Amino acid sequence: MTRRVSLTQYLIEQQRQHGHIPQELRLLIEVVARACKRIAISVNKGALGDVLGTAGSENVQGEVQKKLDIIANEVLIEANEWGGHLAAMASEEMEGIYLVPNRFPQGEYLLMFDPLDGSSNIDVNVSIGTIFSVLKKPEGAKGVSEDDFLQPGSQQAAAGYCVYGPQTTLVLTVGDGVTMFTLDREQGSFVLTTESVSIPEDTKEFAINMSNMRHWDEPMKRYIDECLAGKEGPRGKDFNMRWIASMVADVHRILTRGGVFMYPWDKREPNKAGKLRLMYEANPMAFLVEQAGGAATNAHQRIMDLTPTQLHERVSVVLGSKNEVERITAYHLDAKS
Ligand code: P6P
Repeated sequence: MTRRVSLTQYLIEQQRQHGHIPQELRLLIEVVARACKRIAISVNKGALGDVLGTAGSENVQGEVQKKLDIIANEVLIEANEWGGHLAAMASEEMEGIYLVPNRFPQGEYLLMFDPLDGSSNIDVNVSIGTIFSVLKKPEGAKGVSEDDFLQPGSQQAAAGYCVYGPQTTLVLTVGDGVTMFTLDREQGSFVLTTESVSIPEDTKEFAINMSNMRHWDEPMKRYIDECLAGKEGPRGKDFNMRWIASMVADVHRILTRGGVFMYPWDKREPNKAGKLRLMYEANPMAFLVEQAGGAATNAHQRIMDLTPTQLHERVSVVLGSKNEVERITAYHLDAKS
């Protein structure tokens, strides 16, 4: 029987061999993984667990909260607040930052998460996921404030997601490539299933919500029109389209077989840079995609170079196979010049 390497063993061996996973960061990752296992149990109950449907409240984004959004948020807070590895947390489901209560030891890391991304898919049994991003508290900072979180994505110490689909899979980077761990339900632990994840530089598959096409700016329309023109068009090849409306599921497909994911700016709300959030959706996914040899921009510049000005800041997202992201970004920059 194949002896699988557990997440804990992998992290300890990485720390032993490369030393780039400090003890506190390893503990943080393991706690987040345990929290994701608990979230998976609630998600998998579905209609059997009184976890479906809305909670009758709205989050800071003005979005209707699903019961599972709140459950997942509470699981992550409770799992992470006592361990001594964190100074504070931030979540899509909470307006302000969550300071680790004084009764617990304070750590040097900041944890941000979208506790359950894609929650519009919960009630229709389509894959959803937890996205997380880890920063270090600025050196010498006294206490913790929201400003301490406003660091560019290039400062992330770790990032990952857990996709709750046919398999429950944790995908992780600490800046040394991307690794996937699948939940072994018999053992109750995440086990290593894919190392050195690599995104092909070219693809024939794009992911975008086509119903918004009339609202996009010209460079995005140009790129999609060229894809739709297929073999007879300027690209000289046919393209396929996917849109799961669950970023975790779409990004997981791209990490697994390539592709390009776009959620661009559109003119319906011109003052909004995009729909997706920079700190706990775009930045962690950009870190993972770049670590897997892909690229991630806001159609104009590298997402991980952006300096946030607010916790729930939104951003346009173009990420995935490097050559397609570069082409889309070039179309936007050409249009501006
Ligand atoms: P639309 C889910 O609500 C989400 O934040 C991402 O996971 C997903 O990619 C996107 O929004 C889907 O948006 O407008 O297609 O429903």
